[in-house]
Amino acid sequence: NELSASMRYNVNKAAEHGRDNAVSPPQGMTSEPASPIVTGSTLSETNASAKVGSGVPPIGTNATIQSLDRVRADATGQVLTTNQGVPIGDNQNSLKAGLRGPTLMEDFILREKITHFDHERIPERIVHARGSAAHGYFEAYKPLTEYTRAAPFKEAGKITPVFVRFSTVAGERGSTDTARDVRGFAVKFYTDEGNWDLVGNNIPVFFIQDAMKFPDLVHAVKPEPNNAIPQAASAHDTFWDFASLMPESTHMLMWAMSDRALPRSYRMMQGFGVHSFRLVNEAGQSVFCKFHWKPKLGTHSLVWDEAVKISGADSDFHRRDLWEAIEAGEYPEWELGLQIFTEEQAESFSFDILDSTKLIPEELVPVMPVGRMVLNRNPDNFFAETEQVAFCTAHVVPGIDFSNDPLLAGRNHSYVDTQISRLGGANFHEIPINTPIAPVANNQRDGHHRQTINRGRVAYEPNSLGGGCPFQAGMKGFVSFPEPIHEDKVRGKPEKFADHYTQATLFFNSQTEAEKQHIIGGFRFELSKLTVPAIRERMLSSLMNVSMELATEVADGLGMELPEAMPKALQIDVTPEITVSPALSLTALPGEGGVRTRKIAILVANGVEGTSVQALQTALVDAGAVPLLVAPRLGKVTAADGTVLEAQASMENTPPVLFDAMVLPDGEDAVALLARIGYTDEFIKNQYRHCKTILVLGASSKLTEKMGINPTLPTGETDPGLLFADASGIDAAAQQFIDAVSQHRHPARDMDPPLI
Ligand code: HDE
Repeated sequence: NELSASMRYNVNKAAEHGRDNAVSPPQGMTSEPASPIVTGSTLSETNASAKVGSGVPPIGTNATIQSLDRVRADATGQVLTTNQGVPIGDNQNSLKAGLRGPTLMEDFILREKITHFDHERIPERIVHARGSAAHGYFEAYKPLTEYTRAAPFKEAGKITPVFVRFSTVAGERGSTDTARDVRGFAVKFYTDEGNWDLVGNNIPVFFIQDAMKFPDLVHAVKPEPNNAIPQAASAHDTFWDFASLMPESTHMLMWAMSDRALPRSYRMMQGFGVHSFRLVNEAGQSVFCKFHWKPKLGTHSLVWDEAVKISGADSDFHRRDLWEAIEAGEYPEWELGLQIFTEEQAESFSFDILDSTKLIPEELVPVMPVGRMVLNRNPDNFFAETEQVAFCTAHVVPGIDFSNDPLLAGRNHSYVDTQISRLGGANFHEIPINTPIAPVANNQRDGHHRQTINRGRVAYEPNSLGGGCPFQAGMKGFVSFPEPIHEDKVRGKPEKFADHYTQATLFFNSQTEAEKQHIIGGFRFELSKLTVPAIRERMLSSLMNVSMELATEVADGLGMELPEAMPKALQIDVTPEITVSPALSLTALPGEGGVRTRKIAILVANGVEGTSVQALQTALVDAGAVPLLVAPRLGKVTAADGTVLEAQASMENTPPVLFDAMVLPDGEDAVALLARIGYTDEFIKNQYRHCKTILVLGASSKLTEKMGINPTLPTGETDPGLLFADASGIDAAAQQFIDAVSQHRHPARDMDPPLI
């Protein structure tokens, strides 16, 4: 596109020389854009541009679009102004007494600009500081009125807008996405009866049982206070010191050391409400409920070595993945499922349903699918939406109520409290992303940054001057479930809370062999980073109560003898309902995704056999994958038959860990070129080590041979992720490749230490 003169360079710079121009920028030298703005230019980003948010979501599925419209701003065609709306003549120069003289205090334009800038940062979240979010909607499959009067579940097909924020826990706002960590999964439902926040994680249990311990847990896992090391990592003394002294954390530690803590994508992880909640129906009857989100793409993870390298290659890996998928119209989707159970069932379980370190195995209470959630729009502005969104477990609506989980009680206090300092006052609910779609009317008034202009004289109740308004909703409003309570006031815990190991053992025993090895590797790595051997030993003594297989292998990996097992808090033996729960393995949810949105590297170089490359590209795009031609340098690559291909990535700018699978091309000359480049070895080594699918075409078999890669594994099995084909049989090979990539990874090749 031809760019208009005003877009080629900063024409305002022309006004900076000489007294006359400084006083009054000459006509035609301001940057008022030519009209109409050049369309299709990537230099002009307006609200209509595909590069800002995702433009237009499907109509009727996203009510927040309208509700946020009143605050959306677009500078297209507008003159530059101060915050008071005064047009600014010169945005280049401060006001001076003479061109070389002192800058004047009088310059309110400069002072306003700098003052605003000085205050652009707000405190980051004390936990979950690093996050990414998107808009979307929840759609109910069927009415759930038998159990709850909550608005989103009133009828089949009912749509409720949502805003969802995913996060890591320990790292600071700018930390890496692929740290080993729990992931936050917070959903704000803008229901017709007010906002409901389901503030969950991607792991169904938690480290502690009582809110009293939360500040201790967070202080232990955050960077150590003397030197602020390490960032976004639990592999340090203070975390394991605390964890090993708190055996109630053992079950959660098993999850945190597993692949669950290294998701491949936010789009490929489960979400859990963690606590037991209550559902309450119109008649006031209540059942208990646990919330589950299951990703349509299945649950998939990275491996540790890969996660570490991705941190260097792209620390925005998950943020980018979510953004790009939504921009591409590949809207991520989850199914909401409920585990509904009664008070009587709860009494009968071998564990306490008020204990957040315990889950309810799906074999005991099945997960009932009740609806789906689709994320179909990226935010327009990270700060205004993702940073300022304020979730709170106490934001419930009629039909949803709390259990007596003591962790939940602490959270119900904490979230509102933290927003008051983070967002600067009690009116954070007026920030557009936090405002409900349901109307708000009450007698709360004033405070920092108040936006609402409440009319009239009345800000109290009862009143007669305001006709008694706003009036109480009575039984139509939120009514707490009248749970009977006849107890002494005490500090303590029920006995079943003291069983710290049964479910940790259940989790370990429910994993596949590869998953178990990764858990062992996780513990080994983290504990190896400790500088105080006694902490390592204490942790091992606790793991002996989970599984001797686990403890022995971790001890072995650390070069240690097994110590005495840690004495258990609960002396009586617990008989669990089940000893294996297949649903706890990541393999339980392979997903319907196939290869959709998977990134595939097709290595190319001059002299490549081009027909097979193009055939593969077409087949992969048709299957919904994202194939990229990766060459030693960006730009044109000439195939053996003279066809010119365009490399979309270079081996330098997009390292192998950023791809889900790889193709090595045919073509003698290209292979000879690739063989001379160190990056090629890196590609093959990393893809191989991370158990990804590799398709080796024709002459490229020399490259894998050179690396010592053998289709027969040391176990005698044939490697299912290593495919060899000739360019002539490319159609069949493409299909085989797609099938193998949809397996995500090939654990048969997973060796510890790695083969290559
Ligand atoms: Fe949070 N947690 N938490 N938490 N949490 C916060 O609230 C807290 C817990 C979770 O994307 C904070 O707005 C206490 C469990 C998510 O904005 C804070 C306790 C679960 C997010 C807070 C817990 C979570 C937070 C920090 C123990 C999973 C990010 C900033 C009693 C079910 C939400 C903020 C977002 C954020 C307190 C335990 C999930 C300080 C006191 C269990 C997903 O209020």
